[in-house]
Amino acid sequence: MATGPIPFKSSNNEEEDVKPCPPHDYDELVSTLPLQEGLRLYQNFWWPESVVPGIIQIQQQFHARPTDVFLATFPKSGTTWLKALIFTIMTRTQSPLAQNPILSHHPHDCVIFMDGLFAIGHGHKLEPMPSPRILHTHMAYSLLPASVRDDDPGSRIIYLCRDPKDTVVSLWRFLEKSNHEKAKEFPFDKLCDMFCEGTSPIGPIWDHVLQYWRESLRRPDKVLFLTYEEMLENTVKIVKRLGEFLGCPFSEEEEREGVVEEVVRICSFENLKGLEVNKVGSQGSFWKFSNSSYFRKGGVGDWKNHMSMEMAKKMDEVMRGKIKGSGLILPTLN
Ligand code: PAP
Repeated sequence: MATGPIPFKSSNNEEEDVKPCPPHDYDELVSTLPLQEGLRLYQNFWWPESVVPGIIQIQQQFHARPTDVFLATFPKSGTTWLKALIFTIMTRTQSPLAQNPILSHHPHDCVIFMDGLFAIGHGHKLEPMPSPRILHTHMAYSLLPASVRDDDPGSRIIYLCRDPKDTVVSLWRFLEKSNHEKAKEFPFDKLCDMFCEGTSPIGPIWDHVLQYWRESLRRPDKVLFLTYEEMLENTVKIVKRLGEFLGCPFSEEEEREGVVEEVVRICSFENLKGLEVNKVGSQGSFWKFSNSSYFRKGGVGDWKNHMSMEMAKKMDEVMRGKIKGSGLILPTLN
């Protein structure tokens, strides 16, 4: 068997077999959960209704391997970038960097979104993947199956969050581009209110962030907590840190040869956005999103172009109040 990580798509020769066959075993349970704006409150987090059965199935059937690497993010916090960086860091010695699969596959085809995969009934496709696997989830820490949270060191979790103000702008713009009618029912002001109330998709954002933050303090060898803003400020430093955390540190020779900088360049917004593979095709099954919609603007502070100062202040105040006393310092709240 090949050694991983390999792009999820190339580990499955069933590219044509993308027909969704969602699990129906939990329909009765799902129908009893609180419902609001097409979102179901499952174990204290608001999930798109169509994804809940997949989450339950992950909790009941998924078994982590000790070599697995989990990327956990709140939606629109920089998932695509993190996927590209982790995949490239972990595969950098398999082939020359100029031929790395990240240059010929969309980052979401390299690192699969397991919540979505299980939601369409294709969870079994994770089995033939060679180790180590890189898997992505939007699940809060408390929702992860026991085998992922296991105290035994082994599998690792990298968490990424972003200023909620930029996150909500990014989500709003992203939903606008979806083919799904429901997505268009979220005008900007409504989404901002939902963020503040903790009822936005996968919210409350503060519980999502705080759960991983606390776990990263308790077990720093298992959970690495990052923000989009610190990644942007010093990507070279973070890439070296990621290499160390993942047990594949950059050697002195690699550093001398500029491998770190090359990984950063390959995964940069400008480079990925310009690749042909990221300009065509789409992601998703129930809701389709074009590959290009994952590369919108990048950067920090686009909220200033869309949000009233009043709403910005409110969002900051809500977040500040919720994380107070946790020791968490978010760069954009200072
Ligand atoms: P997801 O959670 O649905 O997978 P995610 O990748 O987190 O989405 O969100 C996309 C955001 O990351 C976009 O932000 P924007 O809307 O504010 O522009 C996108 O532009 C940004 N992004 C994608 N790739 C990169 C990258 N390589 N570097 C920095 N930002 C990136």
